[in-house]
Amino acid sequence: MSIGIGVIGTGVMGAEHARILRHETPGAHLAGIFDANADRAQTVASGATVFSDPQSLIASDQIDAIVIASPDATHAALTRACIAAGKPVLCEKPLASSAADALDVVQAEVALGRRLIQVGYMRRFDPGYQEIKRVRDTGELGGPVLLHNVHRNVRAPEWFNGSMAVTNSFVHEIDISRWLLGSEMVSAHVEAGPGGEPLMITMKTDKDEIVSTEVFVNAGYGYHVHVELVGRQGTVSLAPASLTLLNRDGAGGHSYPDNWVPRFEEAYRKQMADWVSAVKTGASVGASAWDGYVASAIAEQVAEALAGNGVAPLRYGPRPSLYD
Ligand code: ISE
Repeated sequence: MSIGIGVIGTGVMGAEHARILRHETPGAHLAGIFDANADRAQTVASGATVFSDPQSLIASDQIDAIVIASPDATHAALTRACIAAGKPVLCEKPLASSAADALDVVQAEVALGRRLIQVGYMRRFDPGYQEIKRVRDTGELGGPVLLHNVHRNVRAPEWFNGSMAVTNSFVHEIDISRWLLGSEMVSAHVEAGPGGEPLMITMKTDKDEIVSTEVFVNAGYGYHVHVELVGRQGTVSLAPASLTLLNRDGAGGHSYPDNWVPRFEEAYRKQMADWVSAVKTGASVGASAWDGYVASAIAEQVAEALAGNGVAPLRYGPRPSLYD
């Protein structure tokens, strides 16, 4: 049976999720679309029902499950509406634009007593990151001592404001670091370069590992994401995510994409396929609402530290047993 998916929001990510659903996801079909910009919704829908508001999409019996890809500030209220309707959700990161809102979503799910939310931390489905986790889990590198992350964008999107380099970009590094190391972050220290960027964030984990992250959202030359895990007996890092090497004019090298969509194409496809399978069986995959809350809670405290003395003793509540 093919399940009907509704997509809320048709910006860069909503349009990409709709495309993946239409062309690359067996067992599911794009059944409905909502976007505040009706023309944009119509273009992306190509035949699917265009709803005039997100509530009617969520309530419709054509829609079995929902992808939320609208602006960050709308995520929490929409995921809560889906929980109230008892429908599974793949919500783009971040889960909410504040830790308090993210915790409200967690509490709504805990009150329901079953997990309906997956947060779109798609790197967990990227073959490179999965290989690094596999190597780490074999123990062949010895105990991990350091994780170096690099997060560089060509330029910040025009809708970036205030501390979004932390709450919208750095959140990926929080999630992937927790997932790769299987550790919780206990403290953070943040510094900004001249004029406010790049950011350099150093976190300590509950196992005393160091996690260093550079976030440079106006790096200019290309979309470049990198990680190196350092163990006591070796290291493992991502190789350049490029299909070809070009030699020309006395130089050689690989190219970088403009943004995250081509870089994480395979991860987005795999994330959708695994989510659709999980919806069918009632299983849970990927980042949970709890993971989404922890990422947003840490990001919020790092953003406060950036505006203050640079130091954040990280705090978040105990994990409810629903997420064990
Ligand atoms: C964007 O929203 C993403 O999720 C990208 O993966 C990230 O690299 C970028 O910095 C964010 O703004």
